[in-house]
Amino acid sequence: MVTVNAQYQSNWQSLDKRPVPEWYQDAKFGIFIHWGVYSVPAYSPVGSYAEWYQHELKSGKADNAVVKYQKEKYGNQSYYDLAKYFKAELFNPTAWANLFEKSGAKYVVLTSKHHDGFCLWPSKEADRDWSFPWNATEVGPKQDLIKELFTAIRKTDVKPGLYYSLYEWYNPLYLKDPKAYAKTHAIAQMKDLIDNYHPAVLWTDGDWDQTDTTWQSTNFLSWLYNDSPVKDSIVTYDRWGRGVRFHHGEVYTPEYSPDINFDGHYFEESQGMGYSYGFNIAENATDYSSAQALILELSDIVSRGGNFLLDIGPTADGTIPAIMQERLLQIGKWLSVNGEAIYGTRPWKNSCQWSAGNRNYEIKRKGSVLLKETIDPDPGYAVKQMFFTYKADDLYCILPMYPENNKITIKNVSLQKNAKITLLATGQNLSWKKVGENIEVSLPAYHPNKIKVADAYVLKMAGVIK
Ligand code: FUL
Repeated sequence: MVTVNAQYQSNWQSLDKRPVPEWYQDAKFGIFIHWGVYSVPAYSPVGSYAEWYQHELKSGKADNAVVKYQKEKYGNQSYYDLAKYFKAELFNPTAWANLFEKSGAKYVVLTSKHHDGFCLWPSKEADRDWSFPWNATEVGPKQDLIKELFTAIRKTDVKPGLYYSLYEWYNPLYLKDPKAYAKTHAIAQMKDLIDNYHPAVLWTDGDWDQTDTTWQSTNFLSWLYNDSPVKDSIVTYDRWGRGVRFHHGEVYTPEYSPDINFDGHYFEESQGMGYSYGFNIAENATDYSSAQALILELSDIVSRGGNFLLDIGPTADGTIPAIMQERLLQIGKWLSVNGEAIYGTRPWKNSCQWSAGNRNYEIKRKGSVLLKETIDPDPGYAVKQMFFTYKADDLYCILPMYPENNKITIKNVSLQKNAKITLLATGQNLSWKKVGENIEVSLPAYHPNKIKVADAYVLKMAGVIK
């Protein structure tokens, strides 16, 4: 498959040299979409993944919450029978695309196929290897959902990408002969997706069940990077076989673990707005992260050199739950004022500045405290006081709180004499002075009518000495 002169060879040593495409490093914020037959029951006990419904159903005992839910709601029907209720009758791809654009996301990653094997596009491999129709053009929506969504998204400046699960829990061929399945099913489907839809990213998953040799991952990647129609622009990840994640591959994929330090390796944190990727009707509003928590999480991740892939779970009828729409719009509003501190930036020498003591702005999320540092000299109290990002001689300081007494000290920063500091929330220029190695900045008194958007405040420092 790989020619001698090809740029990338079929081994990790060679493949790991491929740089992460610039467009992706500039994009910073993407939207993950988990949508499929699991969107029909859209149920799992709070704290677990609703898209794992079929797995729970098959492996759970009679008292399992999912088993009971299925029995009560659908009687003797199987998971496969639920595909007919996945109708997407209210699916409006243009409305989705407009929402994504308004959220400030620069790319979208749609589940082309999750671990249940159900394809959102017409796949001849699915037709061949399942004994009944198991794709969205033949059952349920009766549409090629990838095509519909990609066409609408391509009218905006958002890039469309795809998620693809290598393994399928209950595919008969996979259960019988994983190697044959990898070659004739998984690789063939990925090539089909690449050739027909030209996705901006290929987010593989479900890899851990087999080695990268069984999946023939390096072979596929060398084709993708050398010979495919998206060879220069495609972004891929690290889920290519047991033991590969966090060791090889392009972008590392922490999941609900935004704090892992990858020593400069590019990463993309993904998570749902609540505890699940697929929509879960058992979750309440209090299970969802606040817009502020998500904005600070984005800032934190970007300041450490990563991207944030925030997930939404549309419903079986094709609508995006209103709370998810609202969160996206809130983030988009913040980005419309402060986005220059996010897009196209690169990490500064230090990602953040700590301060001890102020308990008021710990952002609590899912039982953990996002902005609290435990190894600080003042354990249990220190918080990230500001995040730094950098672009073209401008240093951006993202503050989770408006500074008390309208003054803030930025430590160890040198500015040119004529440097200008602007508060993006109001557009005002601020006065500053040098105090030793530090800069002290004076902000205007907080005035809610003058602040275009709250949640976090950005100081832009033009003229920083690197
Ligand atoms: C995981 C999957 O098992 C989850 O369902 C979800 O798709 C997540 C992004 O990756 O490993």
